Amino acid sequence: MILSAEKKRELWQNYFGISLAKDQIGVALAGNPNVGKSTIFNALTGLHQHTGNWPGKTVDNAQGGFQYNQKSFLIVDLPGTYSLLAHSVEEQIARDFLCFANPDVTVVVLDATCLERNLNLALQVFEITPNVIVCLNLMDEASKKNLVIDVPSLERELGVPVVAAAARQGQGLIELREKVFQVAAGSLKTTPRQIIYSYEVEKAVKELLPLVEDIAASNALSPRWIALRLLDGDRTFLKSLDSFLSHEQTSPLSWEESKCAL
Ligand SMILES: Nc1nc2c(ncn2[C@@H]2O[C@H](COP(=O)(O)OP(=O)(O)OP(=O)(O)O)[C@@H](O)[C@H]2O)c(=O)[nH]1
Ligand SMILES: [Mg+2]
Repeated sequence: MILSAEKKRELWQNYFGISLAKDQIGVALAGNPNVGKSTIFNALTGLHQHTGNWPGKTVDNAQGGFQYNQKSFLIVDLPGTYSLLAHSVEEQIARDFLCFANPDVTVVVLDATCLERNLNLALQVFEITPNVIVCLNLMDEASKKNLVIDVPSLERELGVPVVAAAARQGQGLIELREKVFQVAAGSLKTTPRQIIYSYEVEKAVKELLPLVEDIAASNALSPRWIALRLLDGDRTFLKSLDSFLSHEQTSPLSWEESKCAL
C-alpha cells in the first residue's frame, strides 16, 4: 500500500515539516553513522539544498532537490542510525521517517568495509518498503583492505539494486541517480529479501495480522511489519506509532494506482 501523492505531501508537511512539491518524488537517504550519506546527498543535490531542524527537535534536517529525466526529486538526508530499534533522538527521527513517511524510494547507504554490521539496517528497511536501493559506499576503502565484494551476487541475495560507490571520489553516483529514477518510475522491480523468524514468532505474527490489517491499510503501513514491532514491545516505537496513528487518518492507493500517478 502507498499513499496518494496529495496525502503524502500533507503528511510530509504536517508531520515532518518537509515541503514536497506537486509531482516531486520523495527519496529517503538512510544508513549507519559516518557511511557517506551527506557526501552522497551533497553530490546529488549540489547547491539545491535547504537545511533546518526537524519539527520540535534540535537535530539538523537537510533536504535537497535534483532534476533527472524530466522528473523532480527531493532527497531527505536522515541522521545516521544503526537500527530501527532507536535509542537517541537522531535515531528516532530516522526511524519515524523511514517507518511513516512512505518515501517513494529509500536509499540505504552501507559501508562496504563492514557489510555485516551495516546489513542489519538494510534488512530492517526491507520489512517496511519494497522500494529500496542499496548503495555500497566506501568501495575505495574496501579495495585498500583487499576486500572483494561480489556485487551481482549481493544484488541477487538481497533482491534490490546494489550500486557500488566511492562518493568522495564521485564514483557510482550517476548509476545511483538512474536507479532511483527507475525504481520511482516502477521500471525497475525490487523484491527485498524478507527474514523468516522462528516458528513461535511467525505463529504470533499470524495471530496478530487480522487485528492490525485495517489500521495498517488505512495508514499505508505493512501489517506484517506492525505485527513484528508489536511483538518487539519497543516502548519508544509504540509511542511513535501511537502518535502517528492519532495523527490525521490517511487514505491509501494501491501500487498500480501509485505507478499510474508517476
Ligand atoms: N574514502 C572515502 N571516504 C568517504 C566516502 N564517502 C564519504 N567519505 C568520507 O566519510 C566521512 C563521513 O562522510 P559523511 O558524508 O559525513 O557521512 P554521513 O553518513 O553523512 O555521517 P553522519 O551524518 O554523521 O551519519 C567524510 O569524511 C567523507 O569525506 C568514500 O566513498 N570513500
Ligand atoms: Mg550526514
